[in-house]
Amino acid sequence: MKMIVAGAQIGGIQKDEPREAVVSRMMALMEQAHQKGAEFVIYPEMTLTTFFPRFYVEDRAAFDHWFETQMPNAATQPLFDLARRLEIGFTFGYCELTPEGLHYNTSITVSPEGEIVLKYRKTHLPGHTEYEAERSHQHLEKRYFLPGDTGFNVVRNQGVVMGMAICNDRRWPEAWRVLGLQGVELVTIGYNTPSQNNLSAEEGIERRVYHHELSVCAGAYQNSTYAVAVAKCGMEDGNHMFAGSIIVDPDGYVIARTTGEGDEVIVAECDFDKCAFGKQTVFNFAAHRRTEHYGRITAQTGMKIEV
Ligand code: ING
Repeated sequence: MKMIVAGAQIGGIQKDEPREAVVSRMMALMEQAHQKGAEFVIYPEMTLTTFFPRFYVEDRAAFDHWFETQMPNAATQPLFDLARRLEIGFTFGYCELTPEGLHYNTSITVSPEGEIVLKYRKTHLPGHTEYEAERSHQHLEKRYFLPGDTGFNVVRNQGVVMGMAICNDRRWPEAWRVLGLQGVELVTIGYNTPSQNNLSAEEGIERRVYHHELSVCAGAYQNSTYAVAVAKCGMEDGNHMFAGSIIVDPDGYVIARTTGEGDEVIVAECDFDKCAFGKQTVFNFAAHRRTEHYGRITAQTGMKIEV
């Protein structure tokens, strides 16, 4: 079956920008996507706020205002209402504070009827927990979020087997393969990726963008699935994050990409029947995988050199 899918890239969100203003920008992009015939829209990671893990705070509770305790809520309800009116499904990332007081970097998939049909909490948290002076920039996701407890799951939404990952997850083939083993046909990924490596000035933006695209194209090809990776990017309070939002087909080809670093919609017609060929031939997991030799992947966490 075919469906036009849209990536809705979001430009920088400054610290003092209210959620309502961000939601208005998201709604404008959803309208644009609708004009282009899109039936499903993918927004970035942490779409509602600035990328606050770049800031250190001693008392983490002081950052609870960056988190949502309900979803939908007053700020996001207009987006849910617009989507229902336009009969569009969508996914976006936000910071979740649960009733039990747990903090996650979360994304949800919402059906055209406005129902949250899948929730995912980011598994792979990059960066560090404590302030590290030697870094040019802090990247404190391990300080502010717990590792996700959902694992990688799929849902059949609008006739398509959809799964989610968030940002750093795209660099881990295990994440893709767990989704691939469930027959995923569309992997949606939001990301906020700083343009500079805070420990190695020699790693320029080009290499980081290459690694981003390489990860998404490889994951899509090796699991014969479409993938849409969408950035929150540009300047946030003087800190730059790269753009590079892309739509990738099951052969690993980029079929749409953004050209700027601001709010921008890209669309592509996805023919999900194209996923079947790879799943039935090269990546027919049942016919070709030899799980008896993969034990280290789950039995061993870190690298061990024993030779
Ligand atoms: N950001 C970055 C990402 O994985 C990073 C962190 C950048 C890790 C480059 C490794 C290399 O895209 C988030 N938010 O995960």
